Amino acid sequence: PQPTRLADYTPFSFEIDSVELTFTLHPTATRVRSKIAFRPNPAATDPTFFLHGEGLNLISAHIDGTPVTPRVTDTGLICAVPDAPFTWEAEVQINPQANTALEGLYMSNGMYCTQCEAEGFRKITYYPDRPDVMAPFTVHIDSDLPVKLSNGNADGDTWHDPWPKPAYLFALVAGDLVAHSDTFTTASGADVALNIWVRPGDEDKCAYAMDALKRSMRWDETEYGREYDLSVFNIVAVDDFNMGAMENKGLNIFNSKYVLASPETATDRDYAFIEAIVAHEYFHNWTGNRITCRDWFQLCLKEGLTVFRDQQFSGDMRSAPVERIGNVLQLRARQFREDAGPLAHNVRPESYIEINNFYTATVYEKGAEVIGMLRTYLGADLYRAGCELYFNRHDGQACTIEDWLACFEEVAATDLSQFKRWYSQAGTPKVSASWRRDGDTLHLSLSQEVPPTPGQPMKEPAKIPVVLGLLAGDGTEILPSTLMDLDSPNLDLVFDLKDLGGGTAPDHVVPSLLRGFSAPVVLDAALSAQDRALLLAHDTDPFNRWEAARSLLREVLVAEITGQGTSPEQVARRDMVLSALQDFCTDESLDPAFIALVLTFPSEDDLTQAVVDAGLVPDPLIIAQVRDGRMAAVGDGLKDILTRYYLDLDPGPDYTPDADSAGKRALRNTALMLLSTPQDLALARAQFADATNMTDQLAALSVLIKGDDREAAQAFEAQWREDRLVMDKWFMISVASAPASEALQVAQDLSRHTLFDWKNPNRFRSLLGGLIANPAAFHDPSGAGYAFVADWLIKMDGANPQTAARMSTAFETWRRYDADRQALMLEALDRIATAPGLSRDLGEMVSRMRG
Ligand code: HT7
Ligand code: ZN
Repeated sequence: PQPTRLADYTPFSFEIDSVELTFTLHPTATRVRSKIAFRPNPAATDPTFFLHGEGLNLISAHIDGTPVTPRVTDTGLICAVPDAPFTWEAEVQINPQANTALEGLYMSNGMYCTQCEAEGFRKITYYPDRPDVMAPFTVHIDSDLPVKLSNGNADGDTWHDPWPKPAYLFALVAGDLVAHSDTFTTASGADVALNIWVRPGDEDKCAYAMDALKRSMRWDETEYGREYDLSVFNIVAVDDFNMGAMENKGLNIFNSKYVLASPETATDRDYAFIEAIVAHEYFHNWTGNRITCRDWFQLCLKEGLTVFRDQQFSGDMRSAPVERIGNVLQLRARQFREDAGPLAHNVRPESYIEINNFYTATVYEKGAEVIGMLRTYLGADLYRAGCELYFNRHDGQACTIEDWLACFEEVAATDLSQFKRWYSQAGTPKVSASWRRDGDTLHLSLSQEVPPTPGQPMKEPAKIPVVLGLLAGDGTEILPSTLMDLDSPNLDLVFDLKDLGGGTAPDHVVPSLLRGFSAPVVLDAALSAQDRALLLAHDTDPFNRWEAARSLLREVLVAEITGQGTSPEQVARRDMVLSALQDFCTDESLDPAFIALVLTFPSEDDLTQAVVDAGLVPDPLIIAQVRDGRMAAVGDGLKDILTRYYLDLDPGPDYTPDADSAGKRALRNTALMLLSTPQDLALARAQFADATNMTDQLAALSVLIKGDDREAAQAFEAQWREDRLVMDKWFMISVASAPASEALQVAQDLSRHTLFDWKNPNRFRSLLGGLIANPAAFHDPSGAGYAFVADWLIKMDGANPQTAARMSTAFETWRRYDADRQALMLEALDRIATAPGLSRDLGEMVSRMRG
């Protein structure tokens, strides 16, 4: 297949004044009639009338009431049309029941449902399915089903959406659904009916999502001045869904796992995701819907910005530092990994074969970091003024990154051309920092390097905001957070320590660099273990306190993994880290959620990358063993304080999902994990038996499965087998937490379990994701883990290419490993590449990974 290129953009030949759709729903033979008012686009250069369409059975087509016979191909149709306004009418037939790809109109548990982003509308009817063609839609739904929904406001079974929108925001739902309803009054006094539609029986699990929705609506008014603009806002929960949720205008459709929650069935993490995703989709109403993307290369314009907005919201609703650390953990785990491998791409890609493959951590999360850096450079007030200008100037338009940046250049009277490189250069920049003392002067040198990535051997210097502070050896802060602009390969900074020290230069000074993780870079700073311990104890920046603990733990683990753990120097280092953690934990004024993060060990994947960065070849089994062993040793070393936390933080049976209570449970369960070993599971057994909420029950179960307690896994299955969302957790944890020697067998057994409904993306992701999340099992030297995943990707590709392609990134790190594992991973990729009928989605991923 030929790639689509950003450089080839041309506007569509026609504009649309109105769209009228009539659906006559039938499981295998749905009829869709369309009536579209077209008008020549004066900005177009090519007059061809091409409408996208895939898998459609064209019944009839008319122009201005006269039958026409268009030329139909696999991708759409071309028709001769007047060089003047005209009305296009067509009728097509489609088969929602046969649609297992879950794009276009499909069925899930007897309910009709759509997913049109990015290019799914062309599977519903013939249309210019591109985001820069915007139109008001009217939709009639003919069906006996009790609930029929579409975008906009309703008049009986007809829906009218007055706001012009691209086809990717179209949605239709019909089914036997019940609503959890509420109302919201906007800042200017308009009443909005709010409904969350679910399957009967699930209506008592919607309260938290509804609360999150109302808080999001208010937050967007106060923080961005954005009000809701229809008289109804509907959310629908669906079990079969390719991603998390979709922001269709006035009718958000959600994966049910991001809507439904009760204390017994959802974890604190689930609650936090529900809050963030409800907010994210709601915020798209302005950043994505009212102002959309000109083409799919501009995806980060709506996604990066909306992720940034949902992260701000979660930071305001919960603890901002804890949220920031969580976001950075996620960024490093997913985006840095992507940026370091064969799938590295720009925040604004320049070509694609299948756009669904570019809904990535780079577009979303690095895209959000870019917005955060813009705000750091400009400050909160100019950032808000720039957003205001963007909303006012571009309402109702399909825009580009250039349109967005121009608003900030204008309000701040600044030139953002170098900053714009963040959109066009892939790879994670490396920032190195070194310093030296010269009497009372501190010379601090920063330098940057952007690594080569596929197709981009040479890079220009990035514009990197480095927020830094200085601490004296006694822990006092002598320089508060200060923004430095690293916009060239090197930056030399000079500090007068006497001045900063109030007349006396401190004996020792420790820089606190990249505070709050002010840029998405890898920082290489020559900090000693003592300096890091000082930052852990005294830094005023919570992110860097956490970062100090993390790097101390990582160094200790990498030394042990690479066989240097027994040297006297390393033994002393371990003792020192343990006592630094001990001192830190003893500070009872700290937020328990923050302590839990400090005590959480780097993941196996994180350690694998650290070993690679040290120039060595990782052995996943050794990494897992060392990590488990060191966790047990830290648990033993901190036994008293951890036991005290465990006992003191028991919140009792009354569960509330707020951040404070969740933080207490997080610390308590971190203590449980550190205190437990396969030889000592008593605490976990007691917690498992007594748990009254899913957070505590699942935390205990994970420890027990790791300790090979199969009875616990069976008891959990017996208790929850009727609850599909809880069973997804069971499938995942049964494999992810299993001892490495057992996990593959468990995965194979579970793939034959009667509840393994593999066509359901959540279930598929649970089982396969569970194995991939257990690196020692996935990377088994026999290659059996790779073969298992490859077999299932090939099978899933035949039903649902999008889901198969997303899971295939399990293989993106093949270059990290030894020659034998590399050969086995490549063999698996080659087997996928040559599978008969391979989709464009999976085909593109495999060929990019193969390199
Ligand atoms: N804008 C949406 C992205 C999306 C999607 C969602 C569900 C299923 C398939 C999808 N393809 C693309 C989700 C979001 O970022 O808000
Ligand atoms: Zn989004």
